Amino acid sequence: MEQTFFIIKPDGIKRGLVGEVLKRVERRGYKIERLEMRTNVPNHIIDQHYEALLSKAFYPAIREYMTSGPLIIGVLSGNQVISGWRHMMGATRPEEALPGTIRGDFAQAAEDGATIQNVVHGSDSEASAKREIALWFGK
Ligand code: DAT
Ligand code: MG
Repeated sequence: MEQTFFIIKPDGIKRGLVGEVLKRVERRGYKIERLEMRTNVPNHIIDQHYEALLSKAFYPAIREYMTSGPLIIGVLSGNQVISGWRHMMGATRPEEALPGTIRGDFAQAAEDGATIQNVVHGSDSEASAKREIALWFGK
């Protein structure tokens, strides 16, 4: 069965959306294989997680945001869960995310104007899912 890695980001936790996100996962029928809260996540883990974005001008703001509070991390399994969870999350930019998706229903323009704060993360491919599960949970 396919697995994916997900995060409820600091804005999702601060805004009280943990139950809402997990409810949607369960309603969809994905299995929650692992689930943990991580506090004080060090910069180097975020840097490895977003290694493809390290050279971007906006990356420091992303790191600041991702270390601004606790994260909920987890592993989901299910039929085609990688693309399915991405569809449930919606588009990266809140203004482009369709209603009915998590980001379309809940993401807001960030007050700092520099980051895109969009509540949730999900792996974008099988290779990313493997890499991210190993990074956050170990082999
Ligand atoms: P996604 O989270 O939809 O997979 P991504 O992997 O391209 O999107 O980027 C990771 C996060 O980085 C994204 O959720 C929000 C932030 N981000 C992406 N592009 C950005 C941009 N142009 N300006 C500011 N933040 C951005
Ligand atoms: Mg991504």
